[in-house]
Amino acid sequence: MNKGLFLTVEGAEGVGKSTNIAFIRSALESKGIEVIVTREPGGTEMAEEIREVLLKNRSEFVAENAELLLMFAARAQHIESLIKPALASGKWVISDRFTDATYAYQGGGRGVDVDKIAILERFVQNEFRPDKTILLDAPVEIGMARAHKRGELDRFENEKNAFFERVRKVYLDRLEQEPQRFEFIDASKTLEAVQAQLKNVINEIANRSV
Ligand code: Z5A
Repeated sequence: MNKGLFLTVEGAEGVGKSTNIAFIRSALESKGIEVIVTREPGGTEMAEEIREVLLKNRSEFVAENAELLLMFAARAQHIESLIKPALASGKWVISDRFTDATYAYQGGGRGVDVDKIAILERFVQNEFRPDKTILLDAPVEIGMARAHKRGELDRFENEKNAFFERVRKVYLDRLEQEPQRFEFIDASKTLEAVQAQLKNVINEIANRSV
């Protein structure tokens, strides 16, 4: 049994995950909740090395299965060496992306068979799933415009708009399939308006869980 709560933050390119995770963290800490912020792919020394391999632009063709297996290899390490021990000690864990991103990017974006992802999810995670998932959603053009302001693009960011439209669609489909786990945030609004929505969601999650 987890003692802490496992919260994931998801969304397509540039929707404001990093910016808003900092906000969520301080909202929870102000309630006396001990929080660990992490990310995927990554979160541990070894998983961060896998992240570098995954995000690097390269001339070599990257096989879908190689990308998929590396995502889950990083996740296996992340879960066992960081997430589960932190939850067991009573801390809350906020992860910038988790397995919903694999369904969205590898499943939606790359077209990998969903059953294949589900098999790996079961193999690596058994029944382990996020307690709550905050989905930041914005039209692709808005997210891309925000992300592209940052400069050099990685291997995923170099994908075309159509790829990110498929990613967004999978996220919205998953929200519809699991309304009890997901919290929807309209991330196309100003940062102030986004954080007002987040504040309500965080208060509700914290009140129900503490
Ligand atoms: N990936 C995958 O394929 N499969 C998987 O299973 C997993 C991941 C786990 C790395 O993820 C890549 O890995 C990712 C998918 C793939 N690639 N892509 N694309 P990542 O999460 O590290 O990378 P990211 O999606 O590129 O995140 P990001 O671009 O850093 O976006 P963000 O964190 O959502 O946005 P941000 O940095 O907070 O905000 C972007 C800018 O917008 C920044 O200047 C903010 O100040 C600004 N901003 C934020 N909110 C607003 C509002 N509301 N108004 C105006 N401006 C705003």
